[in-house]
Amino acid sequence: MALFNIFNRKKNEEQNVGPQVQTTHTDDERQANENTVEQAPVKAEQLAEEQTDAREPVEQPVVTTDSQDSQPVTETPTEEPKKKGFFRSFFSREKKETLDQGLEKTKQGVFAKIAHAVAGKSTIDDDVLDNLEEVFITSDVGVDTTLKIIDRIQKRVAKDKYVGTSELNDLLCDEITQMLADNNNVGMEDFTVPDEKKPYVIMVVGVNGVGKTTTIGKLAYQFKQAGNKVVLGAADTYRAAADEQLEIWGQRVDVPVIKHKMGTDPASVAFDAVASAKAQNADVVIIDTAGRLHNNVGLMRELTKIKDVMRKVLPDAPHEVLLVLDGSTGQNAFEQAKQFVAATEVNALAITKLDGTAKGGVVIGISDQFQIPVKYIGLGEGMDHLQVFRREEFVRSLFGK
Ligand SMILES: Nc1nc2c(ncn2[C@@H]2O[C@H](COP(=O)(O)OP(=O)(O)O)[C@@H](O)[C@H]2O)c(=O)[nH]1
Ligand SMILES: [Mg+2]
Repeated sequence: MALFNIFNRKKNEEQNVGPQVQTTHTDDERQANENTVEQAPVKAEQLAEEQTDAREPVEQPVVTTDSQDSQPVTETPTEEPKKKGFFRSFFSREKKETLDQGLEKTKQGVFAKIAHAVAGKSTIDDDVLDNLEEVFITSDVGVDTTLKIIDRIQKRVAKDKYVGTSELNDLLCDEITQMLADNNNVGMEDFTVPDEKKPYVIMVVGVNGVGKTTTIGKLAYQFKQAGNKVVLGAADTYRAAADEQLEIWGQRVDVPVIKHKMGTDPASVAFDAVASAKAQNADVVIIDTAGRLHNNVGLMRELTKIKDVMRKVLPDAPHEVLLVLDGSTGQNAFEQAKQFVAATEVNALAITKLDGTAKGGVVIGISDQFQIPVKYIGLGEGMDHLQVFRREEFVRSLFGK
């Protein structure tokens, strides 16, 4: 029972907020951004209702420029980079370092607690198991997943007869990896998109401040590095800073950003972004959305509208609805995942800010509890601080291997 008290206490402590967006940008930066497009707003209701749409994506010059000379900027004259996703799929030393560094705080926390849990014990007995239970609960792994882990350890100890506490880390590493593998999470290739779905449409959802825009910037960078042509859509039209922030990422990564004026219908931005990507023969289009909606009905209505409008351009869009969760909010990330999954068809998860927290255990819990795969993890604010989630490498890193 003590466990559930801990669980409930933690839940109550955590509030449904992440840090607010902080963008620093200069006028020069904004002016220099040739990739950003301002277009006249289009009523999404109109788009959704009209079967024959006057704004046929291929015929209209969807992408223009806001620079002085009005040169179209999205028809990049440079040679298309060769796709190299396959060759990048191995887990390089650099990536291992980024992962190890990103998980440092979580590792320190978990290790200190495990050391404490086995202090003065030479074998894994019931006391140690009780202590371990508390370690995982307080590391934000979640109650259900913690009980699963303890059960596995218990069985293993019973089977192997004598298991010393010195072997505990190896045992935990093994069992947690195995548990996540049992959950049927398919292994992810690095930043590849299916050839037959072109452009591959990713719609990014999640509450304010979890890291959606930052994750989109990093994704754009990685997809581009892997040889894909990328377009971004700034469909978070509620906050003044939001589209500028995406613009800055577009500029940094050198990919076009489709945007409208603030306050316009997000669905029309999504429509234009997908239409533009299609017209340009882009490989991936990533749509940023607003996270300010606070109830499921409003959220569902808006996301449904965005999807309906995109489907006028590409009937099977969006291919991926990526829910971004802030890992540093621990149990609250669980709650958000539950709510979003109930409200809309999420089919991929990204967990951010693992670098700034000791609550990285949440990735194990979420990966175990949801049928939807954790696809990406955020390990810092830099362009290359996003990784495809590889459960085995993740657990190994967590246990210092
Ligand atoms: N340390 C760290 N910060 C992150 C990460 N992802 C996002 N952030 C920061 O979190 C804040 C909110 O991110 P933002 O992308 O604006 O969130 P949004 O409101 O969901 O679009 C920004 O200050 C980001 O730099 C991450 O993986 N690690
Ligand atoms: Mg944002």
